[in-house]
Amino acid sequence: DNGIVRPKGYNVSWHVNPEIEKHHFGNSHPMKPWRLTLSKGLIMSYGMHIAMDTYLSRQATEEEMRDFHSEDYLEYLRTAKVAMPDDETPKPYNLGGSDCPIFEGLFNYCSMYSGASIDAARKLCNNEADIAINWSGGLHHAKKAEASGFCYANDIVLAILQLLRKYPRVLYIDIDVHHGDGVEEAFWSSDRVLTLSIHKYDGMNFFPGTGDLDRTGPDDEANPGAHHSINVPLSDGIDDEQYIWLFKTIVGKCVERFRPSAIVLQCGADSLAGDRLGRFNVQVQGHGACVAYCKSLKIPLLLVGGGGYTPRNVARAWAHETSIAIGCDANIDPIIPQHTPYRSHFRHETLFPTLEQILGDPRPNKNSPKKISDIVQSITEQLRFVNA
Ligand code: TV1
Ligand code: CA
Ligand code: ZN
Repeated sequence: DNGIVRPKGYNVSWHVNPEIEKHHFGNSHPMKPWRLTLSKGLIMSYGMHIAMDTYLSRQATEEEMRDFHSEDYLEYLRTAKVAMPDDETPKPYNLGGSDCPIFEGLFNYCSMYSGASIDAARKLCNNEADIAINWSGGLHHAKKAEASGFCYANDIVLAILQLLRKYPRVLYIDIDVHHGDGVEEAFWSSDRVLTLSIHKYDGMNFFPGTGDLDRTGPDDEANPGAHHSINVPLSDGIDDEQYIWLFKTIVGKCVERFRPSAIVLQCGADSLAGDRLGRFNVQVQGHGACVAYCKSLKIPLLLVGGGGYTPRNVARAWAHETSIAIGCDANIDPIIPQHTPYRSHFRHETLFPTLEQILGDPRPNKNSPKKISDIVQSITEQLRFVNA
C-alpha cells in the first residue's frame, strides 16, 4: 500500500501525451519539454495515476486553434521550415529568434499541448472531472498572431474559450514568475474573465516588461473589461510566508467579488527558488499551497503548467500538486521512490532526495511588508468595481 487511493466524491483527469515531451527547442534553450517526462515519471512512481482518469491527449484541430489564433499565423506555424544553421533572415510573427525558434515538429508540439488543454476544459464542462490537469500547457505569452517568450499557441486562452461556452465567469490565476500578458490581452475587454497574474516586475529589465499594479484593464469605463485585469508586481526573493498570504488574500477577495464559475490556475514552476530564470524564493510547499487553496474553493478547476527551468524542481512541484489535486499529499512518503525513472537527477546534493526539498540558493527578499500591504490595498480598491 503506497497511500494512494482514488478520491471519493470527485474526479481528477490527467491529460498527457508522450509525443509532446520529445520536442527540442535547441541545446542551450532553457525550455525543455523533457521536464514533462521527469514529472510524469515522478507522478507514476508514486502510483498517483491509479487515482486519476488518465487521457492520452490529441492534437487540437486547426479550426479549434482558430478560436483565438489568426488563420495566416497558424498557416505559417504549420508550414515553417527549420532554418539552416547560418540562416539569419528575419522571420514573421516573432518566430525564428532565440526565444521562439522554429524546431522540428513545431506545429505538432503546439497542437498537442493545445489539444490537451481543450480536452481538460471539456472534462470540466461535461462534469466528468472536478479538477483537470495538463502540465504540458500554460503557455501564457502567445498572442493571436505572434509567438512570444517560448510560447507559440495560447492553450490557456483556447481552454478558457471552451469554459465560457458553459460557465458565465472564469477566474484566471497565473503564478508563473512572468506576467501572463497573452491571456490578459486576449480577455482585456471582457468582464466574463477576471485575470490575475503574480510576477516579478522590474520594467523592461524583466520579461515581458508589463504587469505593473496600475494595469487594471481598459481606461474607458464604458468598456466591460475595465478593472478586470489584476496585476501583482513583486521584487526578487519573495518567500513562502508572504507569497501564500498574498495569494490567499487576493484570490479570496477575487472569488468574493467576481464569484467565478470555473478557475484556471497556471502553475508556472519558475516562481520556485533555484529556478534558472526566476528570482523568487517560493518553495514546493508554498507553490502547492496555492493549488490547495484553489481546490478548497470547490469550483471546477483547470491546472496547467507553464515556465519552470530547473527540471528536477519542476517535477517536484507538479508531482506534489498532482497529489494535492487527488488529496493524497499527506499520505505519501516524502522520500522520492527508489524506482523513479531518472532518479539520479534528484540526487545532485543528497542521497535521499525528497519531493518538497528543493535545492536552490536563497535570494535576499526585496519585498518589504509595506510593499505587500500597499498591493493588497490597491487591489481591494480595484475590486470594488468588479461585480458578479
Ligand atoms: C536560447 C538559448 C534562448 C538560451 C532564452 C531568458 C534563451 C533565454 C537562452 C531567456 C535565456 C528570456 C527575453 C530579450 C526579449 C528577450 C513558458 C528583447 C538564460 C512561460 C519567457 C522568457 C518565459 C523570455 C516563458 C525572455 C514563461 N529570458 N537563454 N529568454 N528580448 N526573453 O528577455 O513565462 O516561463 O536565458
Ligand atoms: Ca505570473
Ligand atoms: Zn515564466
